[in-house]
Amino acid sequence: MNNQYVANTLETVKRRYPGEVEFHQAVTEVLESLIPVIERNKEFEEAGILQRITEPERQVLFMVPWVDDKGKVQVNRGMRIQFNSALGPYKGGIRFHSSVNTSIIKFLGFEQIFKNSLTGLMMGGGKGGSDFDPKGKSDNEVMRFCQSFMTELCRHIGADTDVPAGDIGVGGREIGFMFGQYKRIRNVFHGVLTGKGLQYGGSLARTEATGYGCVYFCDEMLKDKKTGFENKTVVISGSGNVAIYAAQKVQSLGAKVVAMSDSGGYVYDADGIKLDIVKNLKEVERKRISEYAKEVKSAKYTENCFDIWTIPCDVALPCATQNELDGKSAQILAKNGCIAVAEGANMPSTPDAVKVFLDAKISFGPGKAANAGGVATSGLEMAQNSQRLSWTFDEVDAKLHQIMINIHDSAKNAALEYNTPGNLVNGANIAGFLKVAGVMLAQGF
Ligand code: NDP
Ligand code: 2IT
Repeated sequence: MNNQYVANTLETVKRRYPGEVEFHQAVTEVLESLIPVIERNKEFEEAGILQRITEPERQVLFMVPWVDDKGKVQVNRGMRIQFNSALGPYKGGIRFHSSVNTSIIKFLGFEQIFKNSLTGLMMGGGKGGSDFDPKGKSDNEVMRFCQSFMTELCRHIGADTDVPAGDIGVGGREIGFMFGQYKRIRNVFHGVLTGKGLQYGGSLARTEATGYGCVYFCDEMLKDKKTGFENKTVVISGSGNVAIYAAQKVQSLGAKVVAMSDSGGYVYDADGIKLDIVKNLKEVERKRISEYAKEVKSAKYTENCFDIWTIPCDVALPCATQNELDGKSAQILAKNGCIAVAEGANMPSTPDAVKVFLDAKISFGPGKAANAGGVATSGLEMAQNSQRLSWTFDEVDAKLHQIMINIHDSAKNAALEYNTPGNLVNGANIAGFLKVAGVMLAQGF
């Protein structure tokens, strides 16, 4: 890195958090993008903005004991990283997955600062989670875990302090159990979580928001290439919340989704994925994607989810998890004629993959811009909760669509202003950073 201040900041992060590779990866990418900004605006170094923005304001680590259906005591680890509150209450999802550790939650919390800034709404950045894996657990086990998790978390959050939401392994069921426990302990009914059920303060279109938003963002990238989704072939990894609603929007715009996956493998259906079957398998029955190939004759199941990128497509939407698409997969996508990649997941493309996309002039929408529709709609849910009103689906969807267009334009313009036209990685990092850094200057230290 050829800027001393940036290099020193990165070194401090690595020394302070040894072995936290995902966190190092996310910080490295952002700081590299920011070099021209730091050189043009000396006041950021004078005010220590980079040291401050890379160190979480608060980190809460706690034990989550619960009792399984056999009466056995289980112990998981819970955490909430409150990263930056310059722009508003901490805001960001909660992830339940066996891989969760402090590196993953820190990388997600760090990304969230810039993502939330890009939405134009008043939200700081944070993230939480646990190494609890809801897969294969009964509803009662999930409820007891969520209650224990919230018994500790409720001391640290609040509608004007920190507002968690869903992420991998946390959907409407988990949010409901956590909301119920928060209300029971704190004796307040307010919008302390987003992604709630519609009958108790949830927003219409929040379920669809991340997937729809990713497709709205990608559509803007395609417009810049003088094309659109009509008649395109699309590959989408994952088959969870983000993937399902990305697929739904893609199909409504006249494109064909030919492959989807889960951590076990992927299904290829040349006739186009039948989304009602995927929705039933994943949202209702909580089964594996392999079952799709048993129900649909035209489909073929392949074990190894990483090979999904070998399927030729015009547009790729990685919507599963971090580092699921590496340099080799990116090269295959490029060779097969892919013209656009928009990240529904957080950091799904490795640094090597991002380089391949940028070098090949494939339009590339980084997660913190392309998947910001979820948290943006969470921001709209908070606004509705404050007003004690509910907006219609079309109202929320229209606002979401406009926010995604604005984010695309901000990233595109910042990339242009800092002499890397078309590089939305730099553009998103710079546009997101400038707003937070300006506010941090105004608020003092
Ligand atoms: P879900 O839990 O609903 O779905 C996750 C999907 O990704 C599942 O199909 C899951 O398969 C797959 N997956 C998880 N881990 C792995 C892995 N290690 N390898 C391969 N596949 C994996 O989560 P979401 O759809 O909500 O989240 C998906 C991504 O989108 C995450 O990166 C999340 O951070 C990001 N995101 C989510 C937002 C939201 O509003 N929900 C907002 C913005 C970003 P399996 O069932 O086999 O585990
Ligand atoms: O990564 C993300 O932006 C989310 N999981 C959604 C966060 C939110 O607060 O809605």
